Amino acid sequence: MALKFTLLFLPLLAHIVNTQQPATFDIGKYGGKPNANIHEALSSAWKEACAATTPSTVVVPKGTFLLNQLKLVGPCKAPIELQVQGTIIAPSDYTLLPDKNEEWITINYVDRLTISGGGIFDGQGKEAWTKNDCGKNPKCAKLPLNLSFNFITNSIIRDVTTKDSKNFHVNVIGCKNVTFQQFTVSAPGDSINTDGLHIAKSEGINVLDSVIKTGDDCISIGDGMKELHIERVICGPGHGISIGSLGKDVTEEDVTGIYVKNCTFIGTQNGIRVKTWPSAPAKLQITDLHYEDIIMDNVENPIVIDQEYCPWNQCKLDSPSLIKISKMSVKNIKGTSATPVAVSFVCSKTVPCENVEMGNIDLAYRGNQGPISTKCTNVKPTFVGKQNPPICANAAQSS
Ligand SMILES: *[C@@H]1O[C@H](CO)[C@@H](O)[C@H](O)[C@H]1NC(C)=O
Ligand SMILES: *[C@@H]1O[C@H](CO)[C@@H](O)[C@H](O)[C@H]1NC(C)=O
Ligand SMILES: CC(=O)N[C@H]1CO[C@H](CO)[C@@H](O)[C@@H]1O
Repeated sequence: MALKFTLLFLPLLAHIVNTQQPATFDIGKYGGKPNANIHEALSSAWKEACAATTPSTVVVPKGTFLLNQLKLVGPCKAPIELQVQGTIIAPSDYTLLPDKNEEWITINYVDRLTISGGGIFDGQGKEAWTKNDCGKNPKCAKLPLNLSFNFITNSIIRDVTTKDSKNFHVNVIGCKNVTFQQFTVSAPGDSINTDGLHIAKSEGINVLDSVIKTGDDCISIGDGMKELHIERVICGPGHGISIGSLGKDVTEEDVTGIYVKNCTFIGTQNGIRVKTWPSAPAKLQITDLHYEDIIMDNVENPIVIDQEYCPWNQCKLDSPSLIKISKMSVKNIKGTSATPVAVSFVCSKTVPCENVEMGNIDLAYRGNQGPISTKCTNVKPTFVGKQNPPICANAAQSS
């Protein structure tokens, strides 16, 4: 009886399952061909998929495709997936991007977006890096980023690689509830300003199970960030996971709820870092920062608060940062420091750091530039558990 029933309804069941399968919009159907510019094909496929009232999938199949520039815009009528199975390559000469003020690929105003497929976004940045002097020259030519996500909500970006971006790899602005998972960023350690993920003015962002190799910050966190969870991320080469630099713009918003857990830093310039500019107008709060279960493998500056951040002498140190850093916990940190100063807390004289808690710090320095030490100004951390090196003990406390 049960079998008969099932058999009877099997066609109907299959039909139901079928209608629930997302409709597929393969760029091949829109004239997208390997080794040719897929701008038109991908734009057309997206437009139709985005207008569909049931879930849809735009597919970039296996193979190598060229793309000069692309902007994908929502809102879409139903959930939409961009499945990149192949490699999408940017022009190596950035002056060939049609609109110099736009990123290479921009995705704006989409709800329930999934990006997946195991493919690669190749920004071909080698040529652009040689022209980038933005670290030293404030009037430098702006280089395009690899991927820019603006006002994306309830979305997942997983299992894709962004490689050799000309500038920041991924910019995330104005997003809410977005998860990056098994996301790979890959650029050489000497590439300039190639931050892995730059995330700002967003809420509820997760970066999980990802590997970030780059020439600048693995993850840089800008102003207005709330509830960022970074877990099981491996960073290196690169400059670590940084909040800031903040303070320069008086309209900047507070940063709250940053959680970094189970991460590994390999040969990076910094591990965890907060940096703010002195002689800068913004009076923000950076609060609720939690770093836990972190391995430092030969990291130059494992734990850093730098409220006198002033690279290339771009500023004066005489008036302290007005940004208040508070409720910070740093627990279960082990491994090696590549320089003697394993912990450096340089807080603001005007608004000293408050409620800094350290627990189970176990770092070693094996070089010959003196004993391992810590540097602390305008901060009085509390401790639990292991303290290796003793935090703020052998340092001049000038608070
Ligand atoms: C966040 O986004 C995910 C992925 O789209 C979704 O499953 C989840 O329901 C969203 N959470 C909230 C609170 O909306
Ligand atoms: C996270 O770190 C803790 C402490 O080092 C470890 O016991 C745990 O296995 C880690 N979890 C994962 C998923 O890596
Ligand atoms: C070309 C371009 O829009 N570049 C942007 C890259 O991202 C940085 C940081 O978010 C912006 O400052 C640039 O304007």
